[in-house]
Amino acid sequence: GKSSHGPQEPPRLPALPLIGSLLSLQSPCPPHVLFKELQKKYGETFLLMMGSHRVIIVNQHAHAKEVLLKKGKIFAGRPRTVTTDILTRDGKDIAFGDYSAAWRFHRKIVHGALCMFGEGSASIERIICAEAQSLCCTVSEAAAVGLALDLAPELTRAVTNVVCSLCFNSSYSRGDPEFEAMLHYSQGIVDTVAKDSLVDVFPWLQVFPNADLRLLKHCVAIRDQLLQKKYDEHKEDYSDHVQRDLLDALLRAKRSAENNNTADIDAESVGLSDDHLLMTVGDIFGAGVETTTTVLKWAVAYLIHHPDVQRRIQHELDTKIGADRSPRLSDRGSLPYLEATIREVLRIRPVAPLLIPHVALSDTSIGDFRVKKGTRVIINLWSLHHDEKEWNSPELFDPDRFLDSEGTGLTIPSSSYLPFGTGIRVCLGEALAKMELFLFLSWILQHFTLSVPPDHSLPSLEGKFGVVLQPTKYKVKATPRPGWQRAKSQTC
Ligand code: HEM
Ligand code: PLO
Repeated sequence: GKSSHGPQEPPRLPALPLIGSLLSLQSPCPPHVLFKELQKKYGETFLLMMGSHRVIIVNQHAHAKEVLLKKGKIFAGRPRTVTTDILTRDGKDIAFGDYSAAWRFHRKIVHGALCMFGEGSASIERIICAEAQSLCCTVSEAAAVGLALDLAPELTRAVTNVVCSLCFNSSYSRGDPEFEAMLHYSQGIVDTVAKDSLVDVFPWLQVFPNADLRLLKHCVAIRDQLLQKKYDEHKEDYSDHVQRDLLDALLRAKRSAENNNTADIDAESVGLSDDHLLMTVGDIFGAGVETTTTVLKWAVAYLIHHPDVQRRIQHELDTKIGADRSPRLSDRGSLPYLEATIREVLRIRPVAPLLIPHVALSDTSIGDFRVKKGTRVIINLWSLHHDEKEWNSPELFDPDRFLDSEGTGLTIPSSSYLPFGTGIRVCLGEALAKMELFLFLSWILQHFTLSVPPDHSLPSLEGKFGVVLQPTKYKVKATPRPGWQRAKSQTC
């Protein structure tokens, strides 16, 4: 009988060649939706083969937490794939790098550098508010002439400048060709990277002429040039006495390891090669730009669909802040409805609907299922955030679900909510992202009411699946709010 063989592996899909081809279709069914559907037939946790790899799909929060939290260290591995190896020089970064001493050390440096920016004159808050200010000025110029505008490039530039300050102590002005080039290569990377961990691309595919792979290599080459330029400039101006940004923090760690080769920090094993430093800063820059921008675009799209939600946020802003000053981080506690709206956006359209794949570093288990060493585990955050057993009408956009019964305090109504993941691989930028989302949205909504431009249709809420789930392009009409029209001329 079954029991004499010990615990069983999860239900296994027939090795369908079908899956491979289904996944490669952009529509009608992206992988996170397909996996959610498949659980009806195979149960919440099931196994499938992608080429020669065992892949377990987890669609439910108890198993997700066992993987990420309780057994976080066992499942802390990352798979190596053709595309992420191209992006990260064989996993010399944090996000796609396997569990190792180098990975741990780099997380620690980044964490320290991000914390350092919490204080001081160049604090994160001041940087974000300066960008929010400039964003509002640009939007009001366009609003004044009544244009239907694509907010995306301006949102992206604002978010990019925040992370540019943190990483490189630099920023971009409008129309900067380097910024335009960055936008272009980054989209090319988002469109092509990490697809192969899902769509089974056999290793031999890389020798075939493959349009995606060619685009990825081209875009990565341009990105690497940009990173290298920043790196060379920093090396030139480096001083042990001032730490301007993340790149300085990384350089300092490298120097101190080199000057200290008797100490326990050994530059090689801890990953302080030039490649490692470049790839780490590339991760933070890339994640810093693409994730937060994506959430802002989703937030604006949902606000246009739900003018009632927008009005309630504006009412909250008017009563708690008024028209005489701009929002600050310290207002976060007094704007619960805005916070609830941000939480709801992160639930209904998770940035990373499948997180990044995890790998079992030893034989282990999930619930009663046996898991062999080397098995890839995909947490389907989409299923967790749209689980009918956990959320009422999960497809309904309803910020109120994150408020208590009085409507004044914030709650998390279900444990089936992990927008940033959890455990030792939890997102490194969670605190930064939340500050940006709060400040950018509060500034925008204090100044403007957003709606559909005449003769345009509502933004699509469908989403384009990739390493991040992005909304498709749409235009907005930004109407300046009374009380801010006058203030504008003073600040812009
Ligand atoms: C990883 C979400 C913003 C840096 C992740 C993961 C998720 C996530 C789901 C994967 C966790 C896993 O694989 O288990 C988000 C969301 C963001 C956001 C929803 C915005 C709202 C940022 C920002 C940064 C950042 C602004 C940079 C400062 C990272 C890094 C990792 C990561 C470095 C890899 C961690 C590791 O593998 O050890 N994020 N993220 N993220 N995120 Fe974020
Ligand atoms: C985005 C495109 C950039 O050009 C390169 C890049 C680096 C880090 C990646 C990021 C991309 C996408 C979002 C990722 C991030 C690391 C962590 C983050 C995958 C590919 C998430 C949401 O997990």
